[in-house]
Amino acid sequence: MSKISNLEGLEVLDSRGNPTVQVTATLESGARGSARVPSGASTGMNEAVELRDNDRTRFGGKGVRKAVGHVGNELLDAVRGFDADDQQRLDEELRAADGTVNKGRIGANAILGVSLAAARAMANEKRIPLYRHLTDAETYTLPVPMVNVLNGGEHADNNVDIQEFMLVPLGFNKFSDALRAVTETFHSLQAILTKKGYSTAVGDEGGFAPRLESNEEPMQLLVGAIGQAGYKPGRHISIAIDAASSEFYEQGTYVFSQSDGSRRSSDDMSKMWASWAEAYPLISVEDAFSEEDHGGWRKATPKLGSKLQLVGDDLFVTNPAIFKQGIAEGLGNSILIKLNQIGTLTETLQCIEIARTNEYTYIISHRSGETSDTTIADLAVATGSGQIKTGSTCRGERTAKYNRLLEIEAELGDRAAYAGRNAFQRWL
Ligand code: 2PG
Ligand code: MG
Repeated sequence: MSKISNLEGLEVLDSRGNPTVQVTATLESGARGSARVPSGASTGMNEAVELRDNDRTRFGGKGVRKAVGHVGNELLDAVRGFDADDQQRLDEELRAADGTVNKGRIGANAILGVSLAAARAMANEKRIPLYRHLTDAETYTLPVPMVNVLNGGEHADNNVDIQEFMLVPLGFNKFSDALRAVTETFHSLQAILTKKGYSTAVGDEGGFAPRLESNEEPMQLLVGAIGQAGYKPGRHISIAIDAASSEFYEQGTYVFSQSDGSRRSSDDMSKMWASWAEAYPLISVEDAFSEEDHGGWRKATPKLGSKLQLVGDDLFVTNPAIFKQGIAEGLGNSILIKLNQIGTLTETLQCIEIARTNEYTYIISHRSGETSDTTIADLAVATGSGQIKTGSTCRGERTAKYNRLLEIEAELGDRAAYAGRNAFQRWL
């Protein structure tokens, strides 16, 4: 009954107005499930391949008709009749159908769409929510949201080199209270920006994207906004950064080209993070160093790692083999989990398992190009990640995930704990 009988691909739009892949899977029972695939801007070098048409006459070459075509043809031929309840075998079959290491022939966007649509169809057949289909647990933990309220780097058209400044509401007992607190803080930040005569237009992930005096000014603005909303910086709400520093690493030097053009060595960067961790309630820094600067990561991890969660995004690209290698080299203490960096649910879950066994924390994450798909909210609850990064409390494709978490919290009632400070125990 749970056998796959049909797969339909469709070219739809993401939140930046770029085409992306939607897949609907149908099972022999008639149950159906759909998924939409996200897309990054600050991508890691070793991510699985997002197949684009490169036909300049459509969407500037960004069309995904080829990937969509593969869904209904090669991928359907490969998995027709397969049990959607055996995700591992299904994903193996999808990988085999592609046959390359980086999923570049059929496209990770096509493959992930099928992988996730099958999981959704299965959950629908069982008439259970996706998060329950993905785990056997009886009790659940709602993640701490990392809410990106100031955007820079590749996600904004301003003079801030650092990509994301996030609010981390860890000092609450319920997800919904934590979400309210960061939303109130987002609004007080808006008031502060307006008073200063700064722009309150938002960037790709729904955070404000004003021109600022320095890369450090957002830290002061966030602390001010937390206080103005009536919360205590560090006790109720801490701060996280995604530097996305691979984007401004040029031949061994970090170049702040969007702001003042200043240049920094790995050691300078390490000192900067240490001084910010002293001056502000900073708890987590993602891609503090470039994916190419393993030396920088290796040296800084023992120094900064007791104070800061050091998250590898471009560094590990949700790839089990690359992640294992990075752990062996002593890089970071946390991994960002993005389904489309690797292209199947099974390999994503493998990374999470590797993180658990090696005592790395793991954060389920969106991409800067998103849709209303809410899979990552269910995945965060199912895997007990304790943390989710899915943008600001603004823009529909971001709030879709938060609203899904609110639904899950309401549905679970007493069976839902909030990860809160536990998720960051090591750094408190
Ligand atoms: C990141 C992500 C998501 P992108 O760097 O962590 O915030 O951005 O999807 O552009 O890689
Ligand atoms: Mg990142």
